[in-house]
Amino acid sequence: MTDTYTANTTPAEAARWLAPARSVVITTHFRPDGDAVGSSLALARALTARDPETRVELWYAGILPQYLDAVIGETPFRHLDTHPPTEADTPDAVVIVDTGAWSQLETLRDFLTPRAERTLIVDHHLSGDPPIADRRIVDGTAAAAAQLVADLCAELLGCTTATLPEPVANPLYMGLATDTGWFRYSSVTPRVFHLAADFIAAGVDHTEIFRIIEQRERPGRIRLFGRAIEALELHDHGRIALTTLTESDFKLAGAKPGDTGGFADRFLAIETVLVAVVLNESHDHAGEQITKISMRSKPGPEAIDVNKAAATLGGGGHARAAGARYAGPIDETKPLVLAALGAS
Ligand SMILES: [Mn+2]
Repeated sequence: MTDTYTANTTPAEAARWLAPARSVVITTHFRPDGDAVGSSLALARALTARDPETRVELWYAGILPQYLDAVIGETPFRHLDTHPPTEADTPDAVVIVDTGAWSQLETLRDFLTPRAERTLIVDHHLSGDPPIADRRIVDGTAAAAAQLVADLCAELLGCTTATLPEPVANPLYMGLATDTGWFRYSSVTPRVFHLAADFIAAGVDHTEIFRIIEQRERPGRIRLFGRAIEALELHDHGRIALTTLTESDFKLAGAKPGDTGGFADRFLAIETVLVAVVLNESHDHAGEQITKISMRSKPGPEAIDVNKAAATLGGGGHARAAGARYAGPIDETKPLVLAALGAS
């Protein structure tokens, strides 16, 4: 074992290790997104398709996506916010998808710490904490965790990614599509399109997935976006778009925490903008006021690495999409973010 966050096992090896487990817990980062839900759901279904006797449970923490009920079906899941782990939880194996960082797994720290030897990470982030799991499938060039989980599912089921059962391919397509902004981001490679084609060959109804994810907005979220547009500021000769949302904005819009997903991306539509930032007021677990920082940047020769900027603020992510949390109000956070982005 090394202490760098790189792969130390392959999908084939990991499948051989996972196959004998009679009970498996699959979890992911706090506030699961489409890739987190899709990857975990697909793996759960692959394990039970392989052996219906395997007991699999999905564990999610934080606000859940509003489309979860439309995709989860009969697959058992537990919301850790109301049902934290107990001593009765003694799975043979634990799989963590789409993260490998303690900062994203706070609610499971006590559960995971003594279980590293039976834990597998499947992740496509650039950084993480190796002590969490003895086994890691990590590939920072993968566009989604779903891309890596697809290979693991195919190994488990002894098939190819084009012949996966439709209930497995369906959430994998969701993960791949949402993490690539519906196949628009710079992370999209030939492999991504080949995989998407495989999933459609496996029977996925991609227009139905688009409808479930993108065409079920609540009016409150659209009104909140209106307030984000109203508050838009341009900095650094128009290269930085920054907007702020206070708790009163959420209240007046009738929006919920977590309703800001995708907002930063929308401001990249401005021609001069290289990086877009959304700062929103929130509270941490202890009730202290914090500011959530979400950053997205455009690819190209002048591209701004938001992963680096987020790291200086105690956060992280990817070069084109990253975030952080600052223990203070928006007014204090804003100049720090602008400095981290090298605003002049
Ligand atoms: Mn992901």
